[in-house]
Amino acid sequence: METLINMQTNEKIYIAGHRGMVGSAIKRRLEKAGFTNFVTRTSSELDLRNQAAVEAFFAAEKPEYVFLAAAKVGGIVANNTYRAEFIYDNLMIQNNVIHQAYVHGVKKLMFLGSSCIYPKLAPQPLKEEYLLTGLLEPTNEPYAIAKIAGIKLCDAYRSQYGADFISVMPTNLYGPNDNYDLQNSHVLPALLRKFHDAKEKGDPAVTIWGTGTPLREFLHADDMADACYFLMQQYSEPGPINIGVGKDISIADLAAMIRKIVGYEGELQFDTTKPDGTPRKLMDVSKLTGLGWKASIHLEEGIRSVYKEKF
Ligand code: GFB
Repeated sequence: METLINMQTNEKIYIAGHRGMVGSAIKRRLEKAGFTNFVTRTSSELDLRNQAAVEAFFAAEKPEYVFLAAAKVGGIVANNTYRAEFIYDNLMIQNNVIHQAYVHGVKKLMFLGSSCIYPKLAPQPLKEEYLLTGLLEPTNEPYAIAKIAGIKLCDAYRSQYGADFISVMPTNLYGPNDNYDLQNSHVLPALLRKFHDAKEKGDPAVTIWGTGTPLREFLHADDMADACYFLMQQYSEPGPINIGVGKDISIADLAAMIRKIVGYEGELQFDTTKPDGTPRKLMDVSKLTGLGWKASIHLEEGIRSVYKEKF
């Protein structure tokens, strides 16, 4: 296939959110490809919610490419608890970065979203065209609305100004630099921590939130970053493009897999006072695979590697 954009390894790349799981994976992938000219700021050095600060940053640094991986993120309970922060912070961050990328003539910007942008009860697997065809999952509606606004912002700047801004929607992710906080994290790191701690302490049971029946798809952050690098060069269209593996697993089966990996021998208990969230979120990845990209890290293998690295 013909490459749309030939990014040169000395061109200046701004990765917003370079210390997070997503941004750090993208940085590793670009470094592996030989890129050297990165501009980064921690959140204490640059508050992306601050319009004047973001404007000054772009004016001073003038990056040529932008990966917008900075966001307020978390698992189902964090999304449902910090509802104001999830919508406000994310809208502010993306408005500021996307607008300044346009003002300062960034050659290409990639906006990262999430599979929760699709309607709660959309047909499965989730095709990109299901966006805005139904009501969202209530627990993460503020986050999803912000991410949908980001997609529409990129599309509007593309159609009015001809900006080459694309939106990619990864499925549920795991990998290095994930958040392992038991209240605010996503299910996969939370279960690794819960099983590990229970094994260490000799606890007789581990508590899994919800019924265990929801189905989720999990992609290793390194696979996601590889897809982002591929899409940055090969893709230039409005609307979201899904990044996933095209295969899902129930939370109960995921728990059983993690229990085995950790080597925990106690019981599983299900706390049904905690929310299940969307019953199923399986990405249709035919658009991405049609372009020639496929995930390569097998789930069990990927979990083993993050477990070994973290604990
Ligand atoms: O990973 P998770 O928080 O995100 O939860 P979502 C997935 C499923 O795992 C839910 C169950 O059914 C949870 O109830 N679960 C079981 C647990 N035990 C645990 C646990 O100890 N911790 C957590 N966190 N879950 C988020 C969205 O939804 O996914 C975001 O809220 C975003 O907006 C993100 O899209 C990728 O897949 O339900």
